[in-house]
Amino acid sequence: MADRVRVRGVTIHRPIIYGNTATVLTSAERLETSHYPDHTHRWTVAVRSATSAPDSDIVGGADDLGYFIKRVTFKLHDTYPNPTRNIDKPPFEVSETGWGEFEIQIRITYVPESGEKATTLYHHLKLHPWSITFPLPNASAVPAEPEIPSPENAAKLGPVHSWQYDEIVFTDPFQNFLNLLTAHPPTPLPKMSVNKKPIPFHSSNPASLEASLKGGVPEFTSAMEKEEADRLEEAKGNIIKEQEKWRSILIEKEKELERLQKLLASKD
Ligand code: SLL
Repeated sequence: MADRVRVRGVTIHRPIIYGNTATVLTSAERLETSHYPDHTHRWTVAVRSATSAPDSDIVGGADDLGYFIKRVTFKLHDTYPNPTRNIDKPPFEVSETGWGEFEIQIRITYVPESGEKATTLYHHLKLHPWSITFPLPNASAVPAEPEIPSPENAAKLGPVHSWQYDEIVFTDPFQNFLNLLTAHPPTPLPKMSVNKKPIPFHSSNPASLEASLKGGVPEFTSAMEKEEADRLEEAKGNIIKEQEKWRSILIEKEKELERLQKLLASKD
């Protein structure tokens, strides 16, 4: 089978996002879910293409990933009935109601012709607003106590978004799988957020956190990709500087050791 030949030296990737959106249940919705009176939130956990569709309220998902993903398994907390949810066609997502945050295991299985092993990701389901659990940048030197707001206050802040950008990389793909992938090029990320939507949160990126607090639907952009690349480049530069510093310290110490050893030998 010529198709089952690996194309050596080729890597091809597909940008995805995974994460969740959560909203506070209204009192009417709470009544509907009255068999679960302790549930406070509705949430959706998903794996989607990274680019958002134009004018959409959905984070990511412009492209259908069904051409290379066969199944996404979301493993929910054991407090849920049938916690292992297999989703066999797009949209690869699970919507539920609940009261607590927990870790979700996300297992992506690829179409059989890919010959690829499944990928496992982990996502911490986020229900409570970032503004409350993280102190605002420049707000105060004293970190705010993590605190869960009242449903009324949380509802005012709007939906909570927690999304992670990632790239699924296939190395030395089978020829037929490579053909399949190249037949479905991903929609490129916009350079900037077209609808002036705030960029998604990143707990380590205060600027985007602040922007997100203004509300709205986040969107991933190539500008964010560049910022991330710049941050990595800067970090690399700092590591090299550190390495050089410690190397010269080491050389100094070795010289000192040699000097002392000579001194010791001369005393014998
Ligand atoms: C916590 N470790 O204590 C977490 C567990 C579990 C959340 C959170 C629904 C459960 C049900 C639900 O929200 N489980 O329907 O009983 O915060």
